[in-house]
Amino acid sequence: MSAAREWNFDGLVGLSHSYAGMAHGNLAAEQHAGQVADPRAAALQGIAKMRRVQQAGLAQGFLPPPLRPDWHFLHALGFRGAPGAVLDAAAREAPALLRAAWSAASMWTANAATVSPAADSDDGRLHLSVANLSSQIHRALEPRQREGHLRGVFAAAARFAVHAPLPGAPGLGDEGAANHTRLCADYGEAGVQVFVYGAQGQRFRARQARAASAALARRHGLAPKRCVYLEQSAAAIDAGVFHNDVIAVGDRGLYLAHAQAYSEPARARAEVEAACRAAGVPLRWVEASAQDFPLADAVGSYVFNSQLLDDGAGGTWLLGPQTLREYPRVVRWLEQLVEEGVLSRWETMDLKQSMQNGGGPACLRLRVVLDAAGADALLPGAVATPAQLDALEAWVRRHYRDRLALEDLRDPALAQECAEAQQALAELMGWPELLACH
Ligand code: SUG
Repeated sequence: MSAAREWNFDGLVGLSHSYAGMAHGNLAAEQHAGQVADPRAAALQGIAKMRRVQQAGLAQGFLPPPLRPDWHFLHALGFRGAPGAVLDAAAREAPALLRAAWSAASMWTANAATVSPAADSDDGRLHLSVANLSSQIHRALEPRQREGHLRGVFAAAARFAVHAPLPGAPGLGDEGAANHTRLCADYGEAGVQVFVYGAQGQRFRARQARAASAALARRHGLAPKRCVYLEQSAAAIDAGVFHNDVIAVGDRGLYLAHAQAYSEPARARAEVEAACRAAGVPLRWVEASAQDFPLADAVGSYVFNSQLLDDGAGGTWLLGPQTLREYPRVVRWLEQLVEEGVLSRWETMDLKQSMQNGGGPACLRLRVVLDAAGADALLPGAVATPAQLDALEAWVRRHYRDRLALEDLRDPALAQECAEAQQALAELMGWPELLACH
């Protein structure tokens, strides 16, 4: 596999983006619970990020939001009748479940699936395993529709293998690429895959199970000696690191992490180093020490939740959230990385609407390595060309509200608006089958 590139598939933010405070262990989401959201701004901020990456010469795609509310879920819970009656009864009898049914958390496509490039798999196909997201009710609703989206975008079975989610059982929690990093010499060459699972915190539960990560490696046909499993430290989980991508990020041979990310830090690093050495992957492991900045600043700034992107000249640049500028020690650390040549540059973008729910730049994208033939086999409507981004922006301006409070989730007009927007999105993508994913 030569001339492979990394694609970023961002999640298009849905019309029902809200602050429902549903994500346990996610400090930003808990802190903003009950605030009024601006779905239109959220979606436009996401599109602006896609445009920035696309303009930098990188390959960009997007995944549609699932239809909301999730009527299957509400009907399965026993709410019956016309849409207004279902929403009313759910608002009265099970408001938390109603909020889950409306969740727009699918925007964070780093949790959509775990992806193994063709160069790493024993059958030479790209493998994608839909994440079960079983640790939180509102997120566990995503995989049903998401599987349909991934089967549509990556439909060419000779090149792509889309796997159904693992059973959503205790001990098999899987949150997708947010807990997975691939290291390689270059995108098209065989790499090492780092899977991170959780230790039990005192305050918060771990979301990713080791057994799930191991199952993904088996399904994807990965060579065991090219897989490493690292345990997140309980201290990190308790400090608000609900996914590994809140505390570490990698690109090709570069791995940035906070020193307190893993249970046995020296061993974690040694294992990744050994696997990379054996695989011929030139690893540059860069740690921020607790003196550089504490765990609390890593979580507050979301610096590790940045995108590390190919600068086209063999180097890596960092696209981070604007919030990190409020943390002088984090900024100093980034400046130092540029001085040392670890990064060629860094910049930030305003993603406030997503950030207030604990979703930074890295959460909003799913990385997929594709060669030219793989790229040609994608669903064309999911490719974020400049024209498609213009069309998406116009679509958002036409269909989205700029104010959404939790009381609005009982409004049947919002459900109607979502259905109409989904219909228009299917047309915009030239993909009528989107409407069958509901
Ligand atoms: O699962 N927030 C998401 C944020 C996911 C971020 N993704 C990555 N780190 N890759 C979560 O915690 C908040 C929604 C709410 O509470 O209304 C939420 O689901």
